[in-house]
Amino acid sequence: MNETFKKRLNRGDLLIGTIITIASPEIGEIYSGAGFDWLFIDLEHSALSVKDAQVILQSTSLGTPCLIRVPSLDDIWIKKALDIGASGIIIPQVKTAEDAQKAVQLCKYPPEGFRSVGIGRAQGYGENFQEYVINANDNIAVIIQIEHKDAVKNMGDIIKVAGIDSVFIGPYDLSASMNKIGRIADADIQNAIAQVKEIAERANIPLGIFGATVDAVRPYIMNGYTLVAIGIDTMLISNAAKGMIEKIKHIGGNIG
Ligand code: 3PY
Ligand code: MG
Repeated sequence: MNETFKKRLNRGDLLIGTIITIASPEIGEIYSGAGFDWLFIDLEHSALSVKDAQVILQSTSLGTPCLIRVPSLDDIWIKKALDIGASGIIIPQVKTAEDAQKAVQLCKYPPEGFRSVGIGRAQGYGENFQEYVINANDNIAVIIQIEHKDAVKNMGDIIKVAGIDSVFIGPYDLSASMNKIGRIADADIQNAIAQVKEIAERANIPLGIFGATVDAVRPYIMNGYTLVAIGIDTMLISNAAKGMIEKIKHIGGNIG
């Protein structure tokens, strides 16, 4: 059996992913073939339904691990995302140790947690039920997002919660919580990010972050972040389309 995503994450491998927000099996298939280490299916900031997420999972024909970001710390979203076969869950807006504890418990079957037991795609529709439920707690990655100034303040307690596989910083929400929306390069935001990094590193928890472009994530990668999401499918298409138009104008095309 291939190594699980969680194993690679825990070991500190550099894992490059990208955000999917478009309900298209073609995108899942293309991205899977493009060589990403993981795909970030975003149910928080998109129109994707759970069914759409399942179709994307089914389309990653090369078996690229998919993590699902649920819209909130909520048992209904988490159990659905796990039962359709996510390799891990990204939970936004974790602000306290209690939130972090709940996040871990909702992702794990008893006795470590209180994930409810279903028979769906993750369990091979029953075909590999026993194998799945025995291994799920060890195989599912639990990733909490630190993206609020209160979370930064509580980081020392949050990081003590057992079962967190990665701390994924959300620079945009963090900047919003500090009244500096979108100003990621601002010294206060970078200081907050550095505080989170230091605490996570001391606890040996791998760090993740999102950046809109390769240039945005480069400094983080150089600085030891290993779970990295670059860009969003919609932005990629938009930039490629605008780039194409720009290029054709340059060679004297008659467009626009
Ligand atoms: C943020 O920047 O707020 C994010 O959640 C990125 O994924
Ligand atoms: Mg966010």
